Amino acid sequence: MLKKTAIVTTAFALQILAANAQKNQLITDIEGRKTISLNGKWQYIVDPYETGFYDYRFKERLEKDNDAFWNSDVPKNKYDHKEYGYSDKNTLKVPGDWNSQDAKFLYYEGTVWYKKTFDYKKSNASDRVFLSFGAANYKTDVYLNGKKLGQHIGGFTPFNFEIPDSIIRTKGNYLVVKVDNKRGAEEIPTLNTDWWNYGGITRDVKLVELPANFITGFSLQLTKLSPGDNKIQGNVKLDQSSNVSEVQVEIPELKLKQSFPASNNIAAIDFTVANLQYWSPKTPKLYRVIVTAGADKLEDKIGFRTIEAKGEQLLLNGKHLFLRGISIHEEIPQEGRRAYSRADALQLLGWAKELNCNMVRLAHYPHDESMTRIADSLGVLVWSEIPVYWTINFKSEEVLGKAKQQLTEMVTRDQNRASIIIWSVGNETPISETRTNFMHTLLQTAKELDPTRLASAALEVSYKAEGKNINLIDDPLGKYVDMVSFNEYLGWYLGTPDSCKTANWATIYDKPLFISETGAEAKGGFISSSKAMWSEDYQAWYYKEQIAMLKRMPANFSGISPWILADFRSPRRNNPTYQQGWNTKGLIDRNGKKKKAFFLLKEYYGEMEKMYP
Ligand code: GCB
Repeated sequence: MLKKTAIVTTAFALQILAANAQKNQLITDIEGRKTISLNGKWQYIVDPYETGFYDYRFKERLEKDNDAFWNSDVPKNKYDHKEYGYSDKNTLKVPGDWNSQDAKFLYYEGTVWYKKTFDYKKSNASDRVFLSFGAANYKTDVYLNGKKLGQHIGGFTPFNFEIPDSIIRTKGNYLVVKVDNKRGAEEIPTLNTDWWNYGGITRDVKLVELPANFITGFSLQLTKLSPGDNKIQGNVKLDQSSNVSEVQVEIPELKLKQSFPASNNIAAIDFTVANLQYWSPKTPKLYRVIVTAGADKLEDKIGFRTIEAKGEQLLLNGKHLFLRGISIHEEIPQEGRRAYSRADALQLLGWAKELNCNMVRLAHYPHDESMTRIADSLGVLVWSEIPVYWTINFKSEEVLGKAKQQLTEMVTRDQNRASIIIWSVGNETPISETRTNFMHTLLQTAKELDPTRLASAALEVSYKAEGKNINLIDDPLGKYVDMVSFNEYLGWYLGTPDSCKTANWATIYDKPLFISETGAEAKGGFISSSKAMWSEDYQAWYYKEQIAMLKRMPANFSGISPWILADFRSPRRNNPTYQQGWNTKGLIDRNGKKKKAFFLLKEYYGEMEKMYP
């Protein structure tokens, strides 16, 4: 009986998720739309007990409740005692995590209410208005003028809500956003991660004005099967209430201008072009693409390339590809904060370029859109991931629904980024049948959403299989990925770096093999000898031995993205001398200074670039 209730509840929760997804269809390419920024200073209230949301019986407050923090904080009369209020004494910058903005927030996890007032006049009376968030971590409830616009769950993907004409005013709009970053066992990520759980409205907030019938988004990709044929396919998605029956796609530089019929709010796109210049790290060519549907017009800059795993090799535009990668957290080490801007992306990707990288692994969650857009223009290949990390509740349908939602939002936002070649559905998930089914479903979803890119996940290793000092990647999930990727820390968590001298690596799958992580800690500026753990010299020794080992990897070895570009905050890391709340496996320290190992990896990548230009 109990079981049945649980199933019914889960089914109901999934229905709600699906209904919400329908209602709040994700609008992409916000950059190319008419927008009004709501970034800047917002007032806030810290509310660890969620008093603004629940009454004293811990029941959700009714919409008009005088004590609900989404309602006006101005007393109605002289006897209306208000026990909350927004004030200029308490402000936070949006976008931005709250933890880095005031010492009292350093380790805060819980609810913060944000408030902003604004005046607004529509440009055109017939326009529709949406409120768009680049991301807020983790659970966000949005209220305008006392009415709830909606809720979003997930800390690293965009969302939007339509603002009905009946709610918005020309003067004094009262926008309240409740952001709760409490971790949860049934969430994605779950309770346990190796990075700091920055809270807040971490990315841009904008009002978006769209014509009555608008394009929600579009995708255009060079088809995988025919790199020489220059066949481009995709679709244009229209808003559910759209009555437009035809869309037009234009690429002026290619002299292409073609119309396609739309039915049920979608138009399939399929055309062939001559003389296409492919996008690649060496030639990151982007074309101006204009899509028109009725009164709506959307522009983007798109690169065209193919990516394939063929036999044991990766092919970019039909040519052998070796990935000279680096893993990156979305964090600016010198300021101990989340990265969110173009300037931040330029700093992080600029460092990767200095390292002679042609690829970055954006760990362990989708980064800000400026990262993938700048990767497009700089010519950096990208692995983009959802935070299915370690001990997710793989048994739960509801949790699977949340993972699918984040995957869908990630792919939908970035489907036109040529830089992205791999969607990753998770990292180091513990092997079991339930977990493999869960992860397999996610890989299938990634493929359904986007058949043009590779799908993978960072897998587990069986150490010293067959007693021959062969470390075997035989994780059953390997069967379903396009590229077998694994993390290894030989010489840090296991043995000393000279263990690399005799270690061998292999996989049971005939697929490209990729090392998605390897690394050792070093406190920036601690210069000693290679035998002193935590010193830059030890880390350099680790890289020296690893690099020598890489030169003996099997023929399917297709690249590596060591852990990690820069030191990052992690509450798991509490060595009082060397860590103090930071994971120090960075090749760059928390002052932005390059450690010795940076230059060793740079040299290796220089050699690899010559070998595989
Ligand atoms: C890993 C994880 C990564 C950690 C890293 C470490 O395997 O994927 O998130 O930060 O190891 O430093 O231990």
